[in-house]
Amino acid sequence: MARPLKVLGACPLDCPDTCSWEVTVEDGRATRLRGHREHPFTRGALCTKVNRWLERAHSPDRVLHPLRRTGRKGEGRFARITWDEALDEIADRLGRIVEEHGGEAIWPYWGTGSLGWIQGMNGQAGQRLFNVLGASRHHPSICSIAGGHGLFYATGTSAGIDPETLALSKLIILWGTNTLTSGHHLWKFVQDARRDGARVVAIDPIRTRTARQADEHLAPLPGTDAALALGLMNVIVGLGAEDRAYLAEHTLGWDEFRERVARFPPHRAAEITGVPESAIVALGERIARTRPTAVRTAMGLQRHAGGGAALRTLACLPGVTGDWALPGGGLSYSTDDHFPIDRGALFRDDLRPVRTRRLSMTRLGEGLLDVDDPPVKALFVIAANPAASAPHQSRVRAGLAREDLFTVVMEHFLTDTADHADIVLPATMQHEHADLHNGYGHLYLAWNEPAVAPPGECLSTTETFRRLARRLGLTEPSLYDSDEELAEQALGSGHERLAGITLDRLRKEGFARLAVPTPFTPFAEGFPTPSGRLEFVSRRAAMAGHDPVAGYVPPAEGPDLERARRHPLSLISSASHHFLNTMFADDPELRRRAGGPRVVVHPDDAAALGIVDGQLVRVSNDRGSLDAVAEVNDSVRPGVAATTKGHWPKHSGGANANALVDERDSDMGGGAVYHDTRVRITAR
Ligand SMILES: Nc1nc2c(c(=O)[nH]1)N[C@H]1C(S)=C(S)[C@@H](COP(=O)(O)OP(=O)(O)OC[C@H]3O[C@@H](n4cnc5c(=O)[nH]c(N)nc54)[C@H](O)[C@@H]3O)O[C@H]1N2
Ligand SMILES: Nc1nc2c(c(=O)[nH]1)N[C@H]1C(S)=C(S)[C@@H](COP(=O)(O)OP(=O)(O)OC[C@H]3O[C@@H](n4cnc5c(=O)[nH]c(N)nc54)[C@H](O)[C@@H]3O)O[C@H]1N2
Ligand code: SF4
Ligand SMILES: [Mo]
Repeated sequence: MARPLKVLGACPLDCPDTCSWEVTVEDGRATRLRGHREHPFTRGALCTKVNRWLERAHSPDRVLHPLRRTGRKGEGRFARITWDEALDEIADRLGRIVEEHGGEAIWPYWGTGSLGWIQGMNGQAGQRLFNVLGASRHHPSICSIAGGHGLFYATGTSAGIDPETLALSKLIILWGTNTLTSGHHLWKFVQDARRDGARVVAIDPIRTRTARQADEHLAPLPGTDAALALGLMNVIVGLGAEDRAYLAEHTLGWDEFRERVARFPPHRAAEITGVPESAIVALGERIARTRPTAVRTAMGLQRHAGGGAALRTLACLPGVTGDWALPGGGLSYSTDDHFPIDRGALFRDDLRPVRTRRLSMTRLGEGLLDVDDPPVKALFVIAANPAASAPHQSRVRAGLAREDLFTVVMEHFLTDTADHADIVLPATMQHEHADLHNGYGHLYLAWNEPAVAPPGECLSTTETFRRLARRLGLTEPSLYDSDEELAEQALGSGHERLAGITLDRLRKEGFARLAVPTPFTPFAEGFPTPSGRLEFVSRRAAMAGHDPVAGYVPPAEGPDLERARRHPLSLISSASHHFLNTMFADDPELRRRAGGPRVVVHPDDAAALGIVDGQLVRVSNDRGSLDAVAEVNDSVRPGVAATTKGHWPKHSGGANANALVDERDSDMGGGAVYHDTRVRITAR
């Protein structure tokens, strides 16, 4: 037997941690996967989900050959075909669709199954081909866009501070993020800070596994965080603890913003948020006297009508206290924007023959059912499972069921979405293809070297599109660039933060930290806004039709509307500990550990609704319904019902939480509003 080989790679999943990993290969087969011990974030550990990666790769359910639909759409009946047959059929159908309806009738729908710059969402693998065809552009709005826009108006970038600097904080506010579930590697830095005396506060309507580990937990009503932040700033200003020198030198619009803050005294913030006034005052006082204070937030918080405004206003808090200037202070969000990847070179928008429209990921139902200029006639689903992950499930399914829609799904497994495909193409998994990654919860780049040959007839996304381009007879040379060439182009921006980071080096070492100082305090000198300051008042926001001054935008389905009378609870469907979005929800072991859909309700609400623990209930509204087992306990605040995202509809009675969620844009960027959802709960 040959000596086992160790191949360095990286986890491709939509998780801030982007772990570096090491695959052990014996006789051409991957036999072990473990976290890279030297990586400062990974430190040798992966997670509950990805520890099952190789079992998943070797699963008997894996799609290993191209398939053609034989049953009705959604039924999931397929017959094996050859790659030649698949490519011929796709080329033929695309050719006819472009001729009859124009290129915009094609929608390449990239999901977050892989975030890679070569194979995945970040690089929108295959988009050069879609550019040449003049296809509609995909707007990846599902996850973090509202918050990104909100931060952009305040700080000029969606990139917050380096999460590693949380280790230097004296007060860490985990605001609407369940760190121990959704990116647990950050916890080590939180614990480092604690050892040096830091206090940890969680702000979440749910007492999550993270909130349980915090020193203090505040549970606001969903979608009211900006009001809470304004209330905290009101307390700080009331104490005269605002940093006047910082405000004068590094911020814009303090006078107007101070007036707004003045309108949110603690009693009003308490009324809006449902957090006791005394808790708001106490936390405000603590922030006032603690430097540095860091706010750590992620994506969950923004999935509301006012999600953009919430992140924008949260970013103002460290402006009032001057924390942005201190290592260990400021706001931590996605670090994506710190990476100077050469998107232009990679995406090649210049290949488009004409300007093309943009279709929003969160509005797939609308895109398939209502858009008619031209209608979408071909849908390419690449590493996405929208039949389970996109809002307003019944509309998404009705769209996917359209007989006149030609759907190609590139997948590892026969998901609910794949069940609607005309053609399913077998895709490689991460340890079978090459890719380039950046973490969005840290500052490291990673190279993923293929460790084993693809099983069956699986092909990588890039190779699939190279073959399709050839089949379409396209001559544009850049459609045939190799994965390594694409990586070189992505890394070729010449930016100083990439100094010394070459593909060769990444290949050897597996990962590399951006060339920035340690500790990295990106906003110590100022902000990349037009004024170079933190903008409490933003002309760019005003020009985009938003309030010029940062503030509070209430939830669309809050407790004070007519709708709430019929739908007494606010539903949150956050990250499951055992799944990654809808991935792994088909893994037998993880499914066993997670159990079926559950909905947690506070004892007071349960009593009012006549529901008991363990009872089968129906969660419903006018968009749809979901059957779940009720769990009655006080880990959710009154007025809130909690479930998790990720369950496969076909394993759970045909629906998951997205049956209840509206296809409605948040205030900024067209983000999704998953947690802004009123429901009623009745006994089954
Ligand atoms: N295990 C696991 N890890 C994951 C994922 C997964 O599915 N499973 N998903 C990955 C993805 S795609 C993403 S985007 C990230 C998301 O990472 P996070 O943002 O950390 O995760 P979420 O679970 O979406 O939301 C976090 C918390 O926000 C709370 N929340 C919801 N609404 C509000 C609100 O109005 N105010 C406040 N204060 N809190 C609110 C929820 O109760 C939840 O506990 O995680 C990634 N990591
Ligand atoms: N109710 C509710 N719904 C939510 C959310 C929520 O908080 N609540 N969160 C939303 C968020 S944050 C996100 S990011 C979206 C995610 O939604 P999607 O982008 O649809 O992600 P997944 O559901 O994980 O589906 C990814 C699919 O890609 C496949 N895949 C993985 N890797 C590869 C690959 O390399 N190649 C190919 N071809 N396929 C691959 C996997 O098998 C999987 O079926 O869900 C959203 N949905
Ligand atoms: S899902 Fe996140 S924590 Fe798990 S291995 Fe991937 S990057 Fe690491
Ligand atoms: Mo996400």
